[in-house]
Formats: sequence, structure tokens, C-alpha cells
Amino acid sequence: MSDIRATLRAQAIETPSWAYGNSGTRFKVFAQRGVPRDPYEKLADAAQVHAFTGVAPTVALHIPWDRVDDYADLARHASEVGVRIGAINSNVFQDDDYRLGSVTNPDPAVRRKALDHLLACVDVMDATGSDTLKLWFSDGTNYPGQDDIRSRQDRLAEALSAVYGRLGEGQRFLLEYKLFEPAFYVTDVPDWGTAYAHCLRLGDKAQVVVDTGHHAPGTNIEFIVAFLLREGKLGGFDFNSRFYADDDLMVGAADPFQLFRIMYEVIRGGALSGRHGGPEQGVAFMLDQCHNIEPKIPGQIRSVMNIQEATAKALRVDADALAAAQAEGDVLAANAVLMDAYNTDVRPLLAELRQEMGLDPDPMAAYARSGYFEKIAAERVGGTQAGWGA
Ligand code: PSV
Ligand code: MN
Repeated sequence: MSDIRATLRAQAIETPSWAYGNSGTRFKVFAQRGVPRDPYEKLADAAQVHAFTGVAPTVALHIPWDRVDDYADLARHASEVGVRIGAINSNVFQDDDYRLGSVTNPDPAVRRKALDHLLACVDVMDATGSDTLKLWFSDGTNYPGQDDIRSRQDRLAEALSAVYGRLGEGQRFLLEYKLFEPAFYVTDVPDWGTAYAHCLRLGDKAQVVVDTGHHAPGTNIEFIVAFLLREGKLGGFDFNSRFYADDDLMVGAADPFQLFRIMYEVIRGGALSGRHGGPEQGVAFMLDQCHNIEPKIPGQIRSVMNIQEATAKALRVDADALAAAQAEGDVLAANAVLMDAYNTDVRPLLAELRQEMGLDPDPMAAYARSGYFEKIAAERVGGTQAGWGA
């Protein structure tokens, strides 16, 4: 039990800067009070999530949504408020130039522009001390015959190779896949196999990131996790949950059992220790979520707690009993070992752990009592609220 506590104490979950800004669907972005106007305010909000949970020490940036004049100054601000800069997320999907793709665009000038952005993101890593670049491409085609599938893979490989060559000591990139959207016919990186094949060719500094919302219904995500971990190619997670497509809802909300199964495979693969800097950063546990209708900071706190609960349950799986049942081919006993762990109420354990860490046992209530929301709602008046594209 003390091992479980130590492991949970050391867990690190990264929150995304964009979760604190306004967001919505293509139908409506709902503005909320107190939303940050710039990346500095986003970091201040992220620091609240860390202050109340104790396990969210890093914040992912999205460039250009978090563009500032002086990234070293932004990193300084992060440490002043009690967090660090985590992954740098590139964005080659919002300019008119990218209508037919970014790094896979048939026009070499557009490909050059996209590549320059990716390289500029590595400059941001250098300035902020970030060790991870996250690459997601919206590239693809909408109609059969629109462009040559193979040539697009060649162009993708060329761009990835150029970015890989620019990575410094202790830096890596994570390649993200997504089944569809915004491209509806072919997506150039649609699945883990495509991402894995590109990363494998490049080397150790290229790994796959699993965004839990980016799969077809019914996909066995924990199998992907087990496989990639076994191959040393799982670089991280973008956690969120989905009911239909890429819903970006709070992780653990739609399917807490799936999250438990994923965390079990993470533990089975010895990968819970998370990021620890240097060339072997380990698996980055990142949230990639939007809080369209719920308040943002509590939405992030709840999500972090959901991951903690799934992790605590997965840590409670009796590995010896499970191995014995599996060796005997005792299907029901093996399944029962897993289900016993899943059905354990770990909330008292986590509450005690927080108290040991000098935190309030109930982060949601403690945040609500803190008055932080009332403060930012009163202070953040005027200016332009951060949101998609800002
Ligand atoms: C794409 O849907 C994605 O999951 C990528 O990680 C982007 O960078 C992120 O969403 C933006 O929210
Ligand atoms: Mn993502």
C-alpha cells in the first residue's frame, strides 16, 4: 500500500493551455467569465490545478495560440506561479494556405511554410526548456483522386525527417494520429500504425502519442498502448473522452472503465513514472480537452482526479493472483482480479494521500472555496479572451 501511495504521489499529469480559453463546436463558442486573455493568464490558471491536485506540474503550449514575444520570459512566469512548460504543440491547420494540406500539400511553397513553423516550434522548445514537440497534422483529402496518397506519404516523411534532424539533445517529437476530421476521405496520419511506421524509420527521438478521442468506436485502445509500450514507441497520451467522434470531453467521464484498462497497461508496461527529462523522457500524460459548457479550471481538476482514480485502481490489481489465474487458464478468476481492482473505491485513499501532501482532501471543494474564480472574473475585464485561434 505504501508503494501505491508513493507512486500516486509521483504521478505527473500535464494540462493544456487551450483548456483554459473559450472553446466550442463549429456551431457556437460560448464565452465564460474570467477566461484568460493571454498565455500568462492561462499559466496562472493551470497553476491552480496543480496547487489543488499536487500532480499537474506542467502545461502544454499551442503555437501560435500561445505566441509571445519572449518565450524565456513566459517560462520564467510559469516557474513563478509554480508550474513548468511541457510539450509544445505545433499548429499547421489554421491558415488559408493549408486548404490542401500542410507538410503534404502538393505546393512546395506551402510545405516549406509548414516546415518552417515546425522548426520554429523547436526554437520555442529551446527557449522554454521544453523537451517534447507534439505534431498533429490535419492533412488529408476529401475526394478520391484529389491527390496521390503515396506522394503525400513521401512528403510527410520528408518533413518529419527535417524536424527530426533539428531536434537537440534531450528533445523528442511525438507524432499524433487521428482517424478523420477535417479530412473526410484520406487522412495522412489516420492511425497508430502509420504514426509508428514513420517514427520507427526515424529513430528513438520519434514516438507516437495516443489521443484517446482519435479512434473509431469500439477500438481497443489498451491494446495499442500495450503494443507501443512493448516497442518503446509510446511517447505520451492526449487524454480526453468521446461518445461519438473527437468530442474532447473530460477524460474518464464517458468510459472510466476504459481509462482503467489503459492505465493498467501503462503500469504493466512499467511506464507510469512519466516524464523525467533527458533523452528518456518516458510517457507524457497530457490532457487535450476543451470545456465548452462547464467551468474550465474545475473541469481540469476533475479530469486530473479521474486519471488519479483510474491509476489508483489499476495499481490495486493483484499482479501475482492475476498471473496465477492466467497461467492456469482460469478465465473467470483472472477477470475477477481485474474487476475487483476496478470496483474498489479508491477515493478515501486519494483523500488521505492529498492530506499527506499538505493538500485539501477534496480539490473541487477547496478550489470553489478559494475565491480564485471570483477574483479572475472581477479582474479579467476588457481585452480579448483567449479562444481557438488566439
Ligand atoms: C487534434 O484534434 C488535436 O487532438 C491535436 O492534439 C491538436 O493540437 C489539438 O487537438 C488541439 O485541440
Ligand atoms: Mn490531441
